[in-house]
Amino acid sequence: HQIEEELRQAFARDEFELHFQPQVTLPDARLVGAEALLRWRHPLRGLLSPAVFLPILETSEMAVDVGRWILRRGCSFAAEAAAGGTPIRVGVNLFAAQLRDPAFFDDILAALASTGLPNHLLELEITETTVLGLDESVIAPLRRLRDLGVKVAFDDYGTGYASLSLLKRYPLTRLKIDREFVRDLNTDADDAAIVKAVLAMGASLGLEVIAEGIETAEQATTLAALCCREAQGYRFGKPVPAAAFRHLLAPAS
Ligand code: G
Ligand code: G
Ligand code: NA
Ligand code: MN
Repeated sequence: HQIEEELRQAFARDEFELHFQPQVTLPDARLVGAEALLRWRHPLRGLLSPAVFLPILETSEMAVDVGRWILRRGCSFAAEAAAGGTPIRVGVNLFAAQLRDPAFFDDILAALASTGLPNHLLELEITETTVLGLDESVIAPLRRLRDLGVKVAFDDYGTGYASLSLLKRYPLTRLKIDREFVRDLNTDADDAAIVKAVLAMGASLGLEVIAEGIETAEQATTLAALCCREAQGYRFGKPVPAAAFRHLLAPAS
C-alpha cells in the first residue's frame, strides 16, 4: 500500500502533530479540558485532516505505535498545563488496534507515570466504530483503568446502531453528544428531543455529558438551558497546536 508507506515515512519524519480543542463548562465557558486531534503536516499538501488518512492509518501495522505516540503527547500536554497551574483533562481518541493490544493497559499507565499526569485528567475516547467487532476481552483493561480514575468517553454518541448495548457493557464515564444533533438544535424539534433524551440518560446513569460541534451562541444557550454542563466546538475554540493553546492556559494578566 503506497499511502501506508507514506504514512510510515511521515511518522518517522515527525510530520504528525497533535492539535488541541478546548472543552468548556456551560454556561460560564470555563476551560476544563482539551481533545487531542491528529494532523499530518504534509511537506507539499499542507496540514491534512485525519479524514483523509485515518482509515488507512488505523488498519495499518503502525496504528499501535502512532496511538502510543498520541497518548504520550496528549498526556504530556495536559501534564504541562497542570504544572503551569491549569489542571485540565485531555481527551485522547483510541484506535481499535490499541484496545486489542495486550500491552494496552501497561501503555496507559506508563504514559501517565512518565508524564506525571494524574489519572483523572486522562480521558480515553472510544466510538462505536472503534469497539464494534472487538472481543469482549478489551473491556476488562478499560474497566481496570476506569477503576484507577482514568475517564472513558463514548464519542459520537447517538450516531451508531448499538449505542444502548455498548452503554451497558462498557465502563463509561461520559457521553459525547455528536455534533450532528447540535447543528440544528434550535430549529429541529427532533434534534432537540434527542439531545434532551441523551442528557436525561446521562444523568440517570451517572455519566457526564459533553456536547460537540457548538458553533453559535444560540446553541450554547439552548444546551445550557437543558442543563448540559460541558461543550466543545468552534464557538469556544478550534483545534490548535499546543503552542497556540498555551495562550488559553495563561491569559495575560
Ligand atoms: O479533527 P477531525 O474532525 O478532522 O477528525 C476527524 C476524525 O478523526 C474524528 O472522527 C476523530 O475522532 C478522528 N481522530 C482525530 N484525531 C485522532 C487521533 O488522534 N486518534 C484517533 N484514533 N482518531 C482521531
Ligand atoms: O469524531 P470526533 O468527535 O472525535 O471529531 C472531532 C472533529 O470535529 C474534529 O476533527 C474537529 O475538527 C471537528 N469539530 C470540532 N468542533 C467543531 C465544530 O464546532 N463544528 C464542526 N463542523 N466541526 C467541529
Ligand atoms: Na473524539
Ligand atoms: Mn465526536
